[in-house]
Amino acid sequence: MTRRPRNLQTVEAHIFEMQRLHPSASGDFTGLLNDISLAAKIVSQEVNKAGLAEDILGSTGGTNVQGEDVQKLDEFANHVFLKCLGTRGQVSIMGSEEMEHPFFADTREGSGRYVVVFDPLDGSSNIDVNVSVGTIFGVWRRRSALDHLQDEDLLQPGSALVAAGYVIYGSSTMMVYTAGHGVHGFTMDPGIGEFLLSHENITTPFSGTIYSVNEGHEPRWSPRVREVVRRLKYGRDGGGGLTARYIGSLVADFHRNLLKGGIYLYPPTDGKPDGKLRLMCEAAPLAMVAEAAGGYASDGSGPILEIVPEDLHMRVPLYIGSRGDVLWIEKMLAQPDDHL
Ligand code: AHM
Ligand code: MG
Repeated sequence: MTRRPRNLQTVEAHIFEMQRLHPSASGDFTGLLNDISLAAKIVSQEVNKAGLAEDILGSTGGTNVQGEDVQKLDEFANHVFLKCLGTRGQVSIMGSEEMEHPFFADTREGSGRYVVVFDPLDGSSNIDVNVSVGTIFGVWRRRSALDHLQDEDLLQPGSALVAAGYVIYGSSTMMVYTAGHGVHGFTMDPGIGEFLLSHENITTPFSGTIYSVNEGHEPRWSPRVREVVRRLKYGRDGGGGLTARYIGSLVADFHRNLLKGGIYLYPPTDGKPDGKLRLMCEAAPLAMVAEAAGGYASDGSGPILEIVPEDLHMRVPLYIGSRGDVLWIEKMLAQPDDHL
């Protein structure tokens, strides 16, 4: 039997097609997602050259051989996202893990209808050793009038996200996004510089075979978290234990678990009672992706998507991935100590 070749579809064409599901759409949202894919292409190009810039071209005291400033890649990525998203006028507020305060964009040319929060280069400490890093983004609708923007325009819960996704700069670069109609993945063809649809309608298994956590933090976990991880490892309810995979790059760990089934955990520790990961830049956007694929994300007591941020950089414990596994963790964490 001959298989019909799949139609090639770029991420831009896919986003445009999705727009047709909303006949009244102005095109601003489509433009915004396209700008995100443009920024991702630029960052991808630069991430691929990371070793060259530092090790081969040789940087001395912050300048390279051409006498240009060598910018840290996370600062570079931040700049690229600000530039790509901030010039068309469809975004009014941008928040970034790299910036203490939100950035209010010039909206004279557009509607300023959207608020975007991103982590431009998550896991950037991995770049030096050629390990995958990623970008995470979340898109909300502005709530107040443009000339009366308030905290609540930025500090919205994940349940109000209109789109979210990530880019993984790995053995290939992939962009994965959801705008509420499934989760779709696109792989970059470096020859033509396009993201092509490679993973349509991603769904994640209800329970997985992988757990991902930094067990080096175990001495600082609560006894309850320690017990949860022990059971994941040795088996629970009569079943076998899971296998461990931890890259230390949230996007890469999340992406693998999304496709294969599994859970990622960043529990609170003695020194970090709210964990490490940021609600708006990391946890909420990935929670939207996880849920749109059939998974779930929790802070240990309830859905990440329901948490209203207190500030842009608020941190939360994170348990995310296969729905059945995350629900099991929630149940375990809710038990009284003497039931463990
Ligand atoms: P970053 O945003 O400063 O890069 O930190 C987030 C990263 C995640 O990508 C990763 O999962 C986690 O920090 C690793 O932390 P740890 O070294 O404590 O395991
Ligand atoms: Mg980060």
